Amino acid sequence: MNCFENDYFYNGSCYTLLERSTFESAQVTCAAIGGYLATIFSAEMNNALISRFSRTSALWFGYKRQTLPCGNFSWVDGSTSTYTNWYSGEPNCEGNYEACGLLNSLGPGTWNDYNCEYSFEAICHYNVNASLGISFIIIFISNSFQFQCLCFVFIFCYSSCGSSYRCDLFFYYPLLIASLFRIHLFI
Ligand SMILES: [Ca+2]
Repeated sequence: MNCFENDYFYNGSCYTLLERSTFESAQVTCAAIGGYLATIFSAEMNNALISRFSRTSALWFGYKRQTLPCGNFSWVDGSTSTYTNWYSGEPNCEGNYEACGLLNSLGPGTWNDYNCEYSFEAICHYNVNASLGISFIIIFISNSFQFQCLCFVFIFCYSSCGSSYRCDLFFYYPLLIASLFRIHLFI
């Protein structure tokens, strides 16, 4: 498993911190790098994520009401984890508009339901193992010269564009890259 630089490897997966945004925008950003906002399975994991992503601000994670205004919560990646760590009196669905799970909001490590339209950093969970290995092997086998071109472009992009996420797309969409560089994988 190779997480991207500065990301956190925990229990077989990678976790990265997304910049401040609404819950919905965080979901879109996380999906673009091949993941979902994080599911938290245990107190140990809750503590690990807080320790790794310790911030003064609260953090979105992948827990959201199924229905508005005040339906039951579920994990956005479809997980069935039953662990919760709500702060006392939460979730309270204040004003009938609090539908998104916010970590580290009212106390260290505790959860609060909050207005999804507010902006906070978010914890995104992703896996890179399979997509990296398979795409590179296919491209390498299909044409070693074009593989070298792909590596060059990736390294150039990675070193010049500042934020790594735009470059990380090169890993997650190997077929898009293949078409851009006219690599015919199956010929
Ligand atoms: Ca609340």
